[in-house]
Amino acid sequence: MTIKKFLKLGLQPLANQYQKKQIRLSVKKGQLYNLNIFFNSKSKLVSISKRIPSEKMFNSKYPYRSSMSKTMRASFKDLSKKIKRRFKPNLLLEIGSNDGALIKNFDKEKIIGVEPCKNLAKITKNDGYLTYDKYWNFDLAKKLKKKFKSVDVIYSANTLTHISNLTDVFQSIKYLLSEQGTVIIEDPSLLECIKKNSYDQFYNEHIYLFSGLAMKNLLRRFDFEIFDLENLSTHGGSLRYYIKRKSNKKQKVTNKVDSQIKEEIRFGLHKYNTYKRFSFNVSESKKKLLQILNKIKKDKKKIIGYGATAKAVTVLNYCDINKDLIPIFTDTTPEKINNYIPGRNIKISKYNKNILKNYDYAFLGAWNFKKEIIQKEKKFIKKGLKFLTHVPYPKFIK
Ligand code: DWN
Repeated sequence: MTIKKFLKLGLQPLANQYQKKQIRLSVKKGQLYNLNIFFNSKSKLVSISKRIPSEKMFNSKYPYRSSMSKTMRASFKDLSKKIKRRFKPNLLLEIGSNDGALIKNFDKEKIIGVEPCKNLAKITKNDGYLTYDKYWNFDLAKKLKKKFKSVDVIYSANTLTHISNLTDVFQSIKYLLSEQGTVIIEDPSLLECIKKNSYDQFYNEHIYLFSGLAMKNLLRRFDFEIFDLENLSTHGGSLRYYIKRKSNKKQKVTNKVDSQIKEEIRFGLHKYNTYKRFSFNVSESKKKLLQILNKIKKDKKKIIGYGATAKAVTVLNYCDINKDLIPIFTDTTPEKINNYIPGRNIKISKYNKNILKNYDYAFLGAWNFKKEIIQKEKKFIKKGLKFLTHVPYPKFIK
């Protein structure tokens, strides 16, 4: 069998659908689905089985904003400098421009945003950036080609993992990209996910988790190839792929591409057994996390969840963590505040700089921003607060 299941994360709600009130979600009403993860031994692609229609996930109520963290703002600023220096694009297109964390670093006449979540597209439109509040597909590529002829750089961060029809994605990119153009794609790295045991990278929005191996195989179908690569620390470890047409001989292929693929093979990303081992580690992680939380409860200590991430939704639902173990979360995102964690009915309270004052522990939902958060909350850590993380295994952060 080419496609085999390796991980079951149980019944899950839609990750970013924070609830206005406490309700019991049901499978019958389509509010809960079985989250199963598969490995394709031919294409090496890892994906979830369930496909939720894009309109149900990415609409005018989408709460996630890329500009909410210092780390991501800095990462996009840094990349924009690199793009300008290395590729000097006359025109750049961003697929999934969110609230404009990247595009705000470019001149208005040199960049186009594509963002189907109308609430987010409105932010960059209001700032004067040309933004199409549409899904990325061939119809839109045709429209853009008519208007702009071609685009020199097409960039997309944390978006392609969210689109089911990758054939349409790349055909549309190929149609619009200039002959010597560059595609830059950035998404969580499968290798880092397996190494860090960060199973919470899997949820309804993350249809795929890419590796260099799988990306290489995928791109071959469109006569594209990776010519450079960067390992990033963002979002728990991401890969940034620099891609060109095979016919473009101007850009040389760096040895980073081969070394990444060698490292992935050395780790076993081409073999099903690696994923089965990961699956075992995930169930061990669940047991350990529950042990720690139950001890905190038994000792009558106080704990708060820090960062109501989509990832935390996977963890809480997979581990069956309820209010008795983590009574409350805090988050800075206006759209999440005073709502409840999907499937768990745990309230999300507005962040303020003294919120940790009355707590003994904080469970790090936003573990990918560990450095930024630890720095921000160091005065409470000095006073004895302990952060609890489940990555790479459940433990208190020293
Ligand atoms: O791919 C996706 C990524 C990029 O963003 C989407 N499918 C959905 C979303 O995933 P996530 O919710 O797991 O993303 P983050 O970036 O890990 O979310 C961080 C959350 O933590 C935000 O809600 C903001 C919050 N936060 C906070 O409250 N205080 C973050 C920081 C840094 C803080 O200091």
